[in-house]
Amino acid sequence: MRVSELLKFNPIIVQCHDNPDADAIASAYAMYTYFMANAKNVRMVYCGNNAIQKSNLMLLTDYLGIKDKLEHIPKWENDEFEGLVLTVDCQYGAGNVTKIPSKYQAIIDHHQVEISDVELSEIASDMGSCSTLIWKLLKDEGFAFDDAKLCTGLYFGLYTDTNSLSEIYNPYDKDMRDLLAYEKSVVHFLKNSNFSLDELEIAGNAMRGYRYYPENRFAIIKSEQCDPNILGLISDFLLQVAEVDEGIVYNEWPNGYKFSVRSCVKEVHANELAAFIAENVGSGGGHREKAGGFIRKDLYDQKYDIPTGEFFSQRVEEYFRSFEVIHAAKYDIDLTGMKKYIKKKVHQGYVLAKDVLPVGTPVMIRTLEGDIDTVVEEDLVIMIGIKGEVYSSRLEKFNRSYTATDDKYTDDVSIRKPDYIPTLYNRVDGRMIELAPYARVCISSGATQIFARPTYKRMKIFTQWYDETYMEGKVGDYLAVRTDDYHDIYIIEKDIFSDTYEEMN
Ligand SMILES: [Mn+2]
Repeated sequence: MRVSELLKFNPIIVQCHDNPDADAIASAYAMYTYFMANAKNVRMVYCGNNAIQKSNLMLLTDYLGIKDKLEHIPKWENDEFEGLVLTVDCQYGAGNVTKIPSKYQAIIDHHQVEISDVELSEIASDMGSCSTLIWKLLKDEGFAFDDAKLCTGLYFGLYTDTNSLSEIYNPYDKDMRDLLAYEKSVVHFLKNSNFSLDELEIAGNAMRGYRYYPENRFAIIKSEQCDPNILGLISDFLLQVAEVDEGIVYNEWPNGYKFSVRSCVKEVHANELAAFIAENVGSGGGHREKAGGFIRKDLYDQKYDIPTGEFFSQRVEEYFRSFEVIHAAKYDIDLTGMKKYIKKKVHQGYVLAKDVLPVGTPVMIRTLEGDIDTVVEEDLVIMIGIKGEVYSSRLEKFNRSYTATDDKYTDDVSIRKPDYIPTLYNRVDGRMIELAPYARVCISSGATQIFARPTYKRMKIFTQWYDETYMEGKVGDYLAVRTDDYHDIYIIEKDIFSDTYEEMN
């Protein structure tokens, strides 16, 4: 959905979820501003019994100048609203938002899809905040983000929804974080009015009830229901305990369990552990050291019949049993059970880095898988794989494996339309450059030969190129080694393997 499609409606109500948080408020304010700029008759509303009380939210509405404009209507007593109700940071008809009967409905949200019968819907479940989604949607309409208060509000929405930005993983979240011109002093002030004295007590009580598992040096804490940021605060604290290498802090919500994960060892990435814990019952992710996630109660109840404390400790133990670590540089690969494959003539994208920026420029390449720091060199080639995944190569190696063409690279060159076209950040001036206009098509020449087999266990591969962090392989992904270099060991995801390789006879 494009937000310009909503301009045909008038009047409009933008509705936050009940007990709105900073993300909901900022989202509503942004859409309100957009509709006002398009001369709509628009109102901002939230329902439910509770008026906003949390100190930083009062400060936020005050700062945005919407103390009177954001209406608190505990329950809609009037007739059906004759215009459009747009719910932001929640889904019209879902349990966390009181229904305003209306002629038309629309949804902009970033939670798991709960409501699927509202046609005008934009739900991006993998974004850290609804503010990010709205930022992207408005940017797509050419909206100028020249209102500092609006920018600051959106930034703060993302900040509070991602545990102080530490649990960000979506590249759009990172783009908004890096590109918004927000007022630093305001954010600094807002974030230091985050907890109440009651919440201080909740954190203190929670910490006294820790459970420690010495074998793998991890600890688990359950907290009472509280602002999600407190989970982050407790887990940051927990990780600083000498005996603790990984920590999990969680609590219960009406529709599930929120949890925060921390790790301080290089063999365990917090984002991966979070995703593992939530596998099949929710979602999780974030950074290597800090991550978080959500377990859905409906899915949990279908699959598990044990107390949640036990679930978390069981999942962590399963996690530690589930993987094998390979240090490729020193590893003796066993070719038993591996078959020989050749790379198909697939079309991919490539960019010669020196065409974009001068040699010597420090850059950061933002991709779906994460940010890569590097420096533009004479022979640096940035490759865009068949799912939009990005990796770097050297001209000499590139020429051995690919035939370069001058055809322009577009989305539909890839076998799957990429979710995010990579961008390059110039570290010198902080400017963002989209790589798509520089990208050309290359065709793999079929010279790449590998031995590969499906993995039966999760893999963590510290490659011979980089051993600070590992490449992760899930069960069913392929463990691959180049036939011309037995230490060039890596992982190829299951769902792209058959599209890119064929067996040799
Ligand atoms: Mn949100």
